[in-house]
Amino acid sequence: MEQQFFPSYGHVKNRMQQTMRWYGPNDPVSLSDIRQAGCTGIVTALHHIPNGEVWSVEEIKKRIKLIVDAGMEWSVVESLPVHECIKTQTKNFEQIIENYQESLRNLAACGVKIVTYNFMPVMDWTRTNLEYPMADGSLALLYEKAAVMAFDLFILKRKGAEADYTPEEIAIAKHKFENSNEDEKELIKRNMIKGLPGSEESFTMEQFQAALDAYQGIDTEKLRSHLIYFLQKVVPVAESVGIKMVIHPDDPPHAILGLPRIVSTASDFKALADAVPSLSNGLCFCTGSFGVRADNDLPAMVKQFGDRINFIHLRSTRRNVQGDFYEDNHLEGDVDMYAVIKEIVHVMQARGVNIPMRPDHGHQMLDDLKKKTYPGYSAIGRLRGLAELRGVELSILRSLKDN
Ligand code: DNO
Repeated sequence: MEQQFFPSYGHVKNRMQQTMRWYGPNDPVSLSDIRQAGCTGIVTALHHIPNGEVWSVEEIKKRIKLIVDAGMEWSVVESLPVHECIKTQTKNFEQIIENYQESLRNLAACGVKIVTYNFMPVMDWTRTNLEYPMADGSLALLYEKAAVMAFDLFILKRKGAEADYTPEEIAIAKHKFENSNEDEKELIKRNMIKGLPGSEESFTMEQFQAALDAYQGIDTEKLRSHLIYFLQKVVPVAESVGIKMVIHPDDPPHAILGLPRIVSTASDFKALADAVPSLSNGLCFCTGSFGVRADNDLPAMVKQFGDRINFIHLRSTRRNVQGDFYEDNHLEGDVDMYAVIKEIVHVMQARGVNIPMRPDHGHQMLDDLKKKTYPGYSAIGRLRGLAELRGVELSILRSLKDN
């Protein structure tokens, strides 16, 4: 019997394309696992190619073959990383931008048309505990502000760090540091400098300090101007070959370790869209990243940027007043997932597109508690999230049909 690749639902034609991130042939979660979770698309990157070098047609095709042989398509690149030299505009950054343009042309030639990137200085996403126990026995990812401050002030001992904190915050950090044993301190350090899965950078303490130093004199506005310069160079190329570039928001969505962050709010993204209006200058709408800030109205952001959202990460964080957050079950936490998906459904019907979505992260649970997988990227927790999210989407579609 013929199988449907994009089953539609009644008269409603467009649905989110279900995808999962796959870290490549060494990922303990296989393509077959992802297919069985109900996905038709894969989100991946050529992690073996050093950041800044060209992704050749040959390497791209090799990856496509693996995915197609497993019955899926390569829907989204996450990430085509932006080299630190581009963010700081140092050394041979013009050459690295040319390489980026070349990679975009090669991807388009192979039919891969959505490309994710981020512009967070030095570090990609940041968490302090990758095995935070939930009441049900599963493990979640946690960001504890006190741990980040303790690292900054007493482990890294960043010059001038005190100026970034209030006396109360310094006292909290001191308490955290003094009440952590050596193993705990080592763990915080490792989580901060070694890079979480998907980060293309990993540092020793010395390299980390040097990477931070490269941002001396680069404030928010300067970093924004570097991003806009990069967009002015790559978006026209993307547009000419039919690629949608999508920027991933800052995670967490605020400055850390004295580094500027420029993709944390609606007005941040609006500034980018205003500067480079092409619709190839798009957004990866990550509810987990934006959702950490109570002042980000997520459904309103979907409405505002609907024509530029070409990739969606769905997950929900739960924050507290201390500035900590952990990753909750996908339908719990602070994100109003129903309201977000409803807006996404409207955007997709209006544009006539199936936007790829991946259940972002998931708890380590059930059999995965015995396995070593990439933190946040074990199979069963993501499967749980995906199953719940597609249920919400189908109910919304059905209610549209009934109205
Ligand atoms: C974490 C991810 C990020 C994301 C990059 C995009 O789980 O969401 O690593 O892939 O920031 O460039």
